[in-house]
Amino acid sequence: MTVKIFDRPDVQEFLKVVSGLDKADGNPRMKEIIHRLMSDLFKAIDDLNITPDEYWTGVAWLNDLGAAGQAGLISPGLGLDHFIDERLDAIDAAMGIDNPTPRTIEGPLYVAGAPESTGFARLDDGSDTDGQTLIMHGVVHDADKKPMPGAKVEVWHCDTRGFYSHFDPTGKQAPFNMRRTIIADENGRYKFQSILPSGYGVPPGSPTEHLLSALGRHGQRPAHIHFFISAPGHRKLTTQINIEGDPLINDDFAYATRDGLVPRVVERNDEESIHANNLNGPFAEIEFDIFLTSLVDGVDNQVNEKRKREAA
Ligand code: MBD
Ligand code: FE
Repeated sequence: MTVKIFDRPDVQEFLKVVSGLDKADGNPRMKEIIHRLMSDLFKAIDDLNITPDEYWTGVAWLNDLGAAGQAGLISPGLGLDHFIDERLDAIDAAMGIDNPTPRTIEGPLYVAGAPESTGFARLDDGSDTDGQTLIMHGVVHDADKKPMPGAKVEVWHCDTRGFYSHFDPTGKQAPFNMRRTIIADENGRYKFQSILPSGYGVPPGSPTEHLLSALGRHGQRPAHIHFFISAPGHRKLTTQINIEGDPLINDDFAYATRDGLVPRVVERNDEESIHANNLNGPFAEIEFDIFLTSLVDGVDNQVNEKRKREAA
């Protein structure tokens, strides 16, 4: 039996009551958003004939998702993080702002407070011996495309098992392993030594994986390195690079891959390069310059602090 009750006046009135629109107290913006979201949900239940069994399965899944702390994990998996980036890009385009270094999603695994150094840092503690040594470097540029000394480069990535420090289910990694803050030197240069990370996969058996499986999808990401880059007078840039050659570069469950964010990985095995980097064997080198954009009317019109607070 198919029924439609959404358009009934008493149901429309009920949605207003549920959203507090008949009350003076509360937050008007919250009321507006909840009224719209609840209306869309009621309508979906009506249109798709969502059964009580299906509905309560969804409620149980939300409880599991929250208990596992995975709201921030299914969010990129369902494309919301990327959609928000596309909106920021469209807002920039409408204002005539070009982003020479594209933004892409932050993801849920940043941790504030990583050790800080100037010019250079080693990110890994040497305990992940399966990883190929990586040297990555570049110049941070200001909105006039001039080198930007003092710019802050926050970088984080996972190990060869796909685990991030602070979120390592084996508990094996030291705090802030593969997480550093590098202040660009007097020439605007940043440089770090680490290992090439592996890809990431959502936790097996998790609520996030359950939903993705039901959609016929996987929960894997290509190998990547995350960045926040900030400097006075400029908007904070949130981005990532992918490790060239990873077979999942165009099959990322989090949809973070973008043109301009897959720099060349150059294999170095000549003595001169090895010596110049104080290494004792071959390594992979990535050069990646970064271009920041100006504040808009003196403010960063695209920064979000909430997610950072959540993760810290
Ligand atoms: C990650 O490492 C990540 O970057 C994202 C977006 C989601 C899950 C894990
Ligand atoms: Fe990541």
